[in-house]
Amino acid sequence: MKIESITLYHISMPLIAPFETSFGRETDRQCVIIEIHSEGLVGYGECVATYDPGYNYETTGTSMHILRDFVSPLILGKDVKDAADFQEKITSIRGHHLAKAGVEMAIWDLLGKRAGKSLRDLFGGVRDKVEVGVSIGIQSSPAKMVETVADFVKQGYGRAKLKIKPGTDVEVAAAVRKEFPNLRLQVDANSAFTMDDAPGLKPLDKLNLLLIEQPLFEDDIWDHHKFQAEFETPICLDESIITPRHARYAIEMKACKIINIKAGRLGGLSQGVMVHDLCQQNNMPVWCGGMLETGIGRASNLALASLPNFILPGDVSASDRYYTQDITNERFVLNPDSTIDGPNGIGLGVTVNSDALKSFTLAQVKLDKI
Ligand code: OSB
Ligand code: MG
Repeated sequence: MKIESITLYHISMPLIAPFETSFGRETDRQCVIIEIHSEGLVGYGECVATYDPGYNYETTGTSMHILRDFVSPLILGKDVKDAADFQEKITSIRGHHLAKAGVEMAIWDLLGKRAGKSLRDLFGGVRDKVEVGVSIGIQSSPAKMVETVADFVKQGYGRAKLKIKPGTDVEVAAAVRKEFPNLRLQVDANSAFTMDDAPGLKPLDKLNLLLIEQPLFEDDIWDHHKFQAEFETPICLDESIITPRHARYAIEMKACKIINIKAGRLGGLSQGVMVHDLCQQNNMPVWCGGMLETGIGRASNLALASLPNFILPGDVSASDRYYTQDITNERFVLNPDSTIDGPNGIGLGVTVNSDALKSFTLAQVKLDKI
């Protein structure tokens, strides 16, 4: 597949409601959309880096730089056979997984379109709808959190994830649990705690949570092992798992019992599939994380989550949880059984609304000189 041109769109989309985590508050979501032209076909990908380096070190700014100056020159004008060939061509670039994954997604979209197959079929997915939940940002008080959860439960979400940080942790989870004794509930700290906080967090073990996500530093798999040893609730790693190797380290160190798979963090959908397979071989359940994606990234998450070992509900909520206007013509809706149907058209199965894309674009770069 000859890569003829690559266009990068640095976009900013207003969120319906601000999203607050332990590392910051977003009111508009920035990301980079990648459009690749090849042999009469157009493929789209989404780089999920955000404006600031809060989730990890990448930003929309660093992604534009890495994509324009390093990734594109390695593939422009070249024949890219598949995702493995793409990864092989970019091995000289260290890190920057979110940037790389955006391009890999566009390549998968092209591969699907060329083969007349959906991504789900290319991955070997086994389900055409995916069980989902909702990830809820930090609220101003436990009462406000209870109110927000109630609203999502009313909409049909059967699983909620609460963002926590020091000072906004046990009390808020306990308040939600009291109001919703049977709700599937989990918490996510985005690396905000240290081992010293473990005793204070111990009451979480009494709340029948599905999991506690990424309590400690992103580069500290070993301390997560110590943390897991003190908790009955399964620890789930997000930020710490940046390659299939890290998944193996976590499994071997017994640092967690569950892994959150985000193709972006891992450097590509192909790497997400690898972590899925490794976890499956080791009887470790996985679920699909989210990064407030547009319809493009959301479609790829649904395709990935159709694989058999995605056992727990994903952070892939309906489009109306995030955006009034999306950049895809298709919108994803929540079914009454807390699932979302996969887009099973060819490629990603979504089409881009170019007027919407244009209206959200802050900067655009077209690369076609070989
Ligand atoms: O840690 O899972 C996370 C959003 C941005 C950065 C990190 C995370 C999240 C979410 C949102 O939890 C999940 C979603 O897309 O709804
Ligand atoms: Mg997380």
